[in-house]
Amino acid sequence: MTTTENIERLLAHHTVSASLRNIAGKVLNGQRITPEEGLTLFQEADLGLMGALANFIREKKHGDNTYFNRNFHIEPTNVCVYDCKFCSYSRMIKKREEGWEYTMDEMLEMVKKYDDQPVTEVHIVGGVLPQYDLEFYTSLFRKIKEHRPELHVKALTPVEYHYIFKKAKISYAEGMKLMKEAGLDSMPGGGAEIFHPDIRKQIAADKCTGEQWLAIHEEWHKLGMRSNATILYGHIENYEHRIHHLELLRQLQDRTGGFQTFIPLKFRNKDNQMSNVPEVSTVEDLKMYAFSRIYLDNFDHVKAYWPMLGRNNAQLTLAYGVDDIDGTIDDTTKIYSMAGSEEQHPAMSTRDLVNLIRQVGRKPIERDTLYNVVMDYTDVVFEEDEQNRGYTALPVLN
Ligand code: V47
Ligand code: SF4
Repeated sequence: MTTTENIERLLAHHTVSASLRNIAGKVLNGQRITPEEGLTLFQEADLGLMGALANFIREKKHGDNTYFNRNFHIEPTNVCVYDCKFCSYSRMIKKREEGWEYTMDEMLEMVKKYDDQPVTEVHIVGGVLPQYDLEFYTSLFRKIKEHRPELHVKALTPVEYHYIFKKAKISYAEGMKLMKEAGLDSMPGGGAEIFHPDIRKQIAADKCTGEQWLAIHEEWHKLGMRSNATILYGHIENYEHRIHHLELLRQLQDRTGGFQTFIPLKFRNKDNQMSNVPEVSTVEDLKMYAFSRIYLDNFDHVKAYWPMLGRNNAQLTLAYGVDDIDGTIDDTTKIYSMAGSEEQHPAMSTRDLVNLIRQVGRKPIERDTLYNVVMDYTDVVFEEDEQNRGYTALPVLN
């Protein structure tokens, strides 16, 4: 049965309302759905229908291609001046001496550790502290680029940039231009959380607002540069708040076209001030991924961040609209292990990532941060390389 036949079969079921059938028809015809239609879809569609529609779009855009990259993270500090209730970092300010605050030299050493490895990206994100200011980060980016010019620097979010530019008394436009000149290549999607002020003020009251987050991305896009976007879902927000968030992203994307990837981030409840809020189910996770794929018709990619979801659930999302599962990461992020993810030491070899994708019948494609294809692994077999702890990929000889 083709995907469209499957959707038609699901729509024929007597429990599917006329309005839901109409919305599904729009999705199949490539038409944009409104926020009101989005709410009906979220409330009425079961996981089977939502997933089939999202998969239809995913396959129309990318076929079976499933992207990953080879990257590592640097988290400059796990202490933060802000007090986001969902974050396992924010409590650290009270016991700052137990946390870490890396110096410039320590961070450069981390970059050098990867000198002989084929990574294409360093992802830098962490807490916000006064010593990490304009001078610090522009010097850090310059030094990384001097050392390894082709390494893509994907760093910091509007949360840091708003704080840094305010302290330096410069506008967002001036600040982002300085960052670009220093070597920043792209911006990750963090810090977005939930834009709706009713929820944002309860969970992330003191950092940049939703409007400021969007304004900084807009300035960055105006420089011809790319970025990602996230949502933190599955806590005290409802479907309307999620749709409001996605709607603002879709509108900005219509204006600039600068977003590459959307990454829904599942709220994890360990060791933070919202530990009393239960985590949502895997069914709810899959619905959120599928809904994002359907609603954000002007985003090329939807990514599942496996260190947060766990690798089995990340694998499942590939049938629910997701076409990207981030990177090898090499155990260099602590955000999610601290917040309760089942991935306590997130690291996957290229072989593991490729197999994860193959096991669900998709095509593994290594990409760089801007989605240029580095290697198509469809016909690649692996041989253990005894020289080092990794694996070498060898093309199959026909
Ligand atoms: O902004 C913090 C989230 C984000 C928790 O752009 C939490 O490629 C769940 O944005 N439960 C930072 N989430 C990470 C991020 C990211 C990750 C991977 C790839 C990309 C990309 C971006 O982590 C924060 C916040 O939303 N976060 N605490 C928690 N308890
Ligand atoms: Fe700080 Fe970011 Fe955590 Fe908020 S989410 S407390 S800004 S590290």
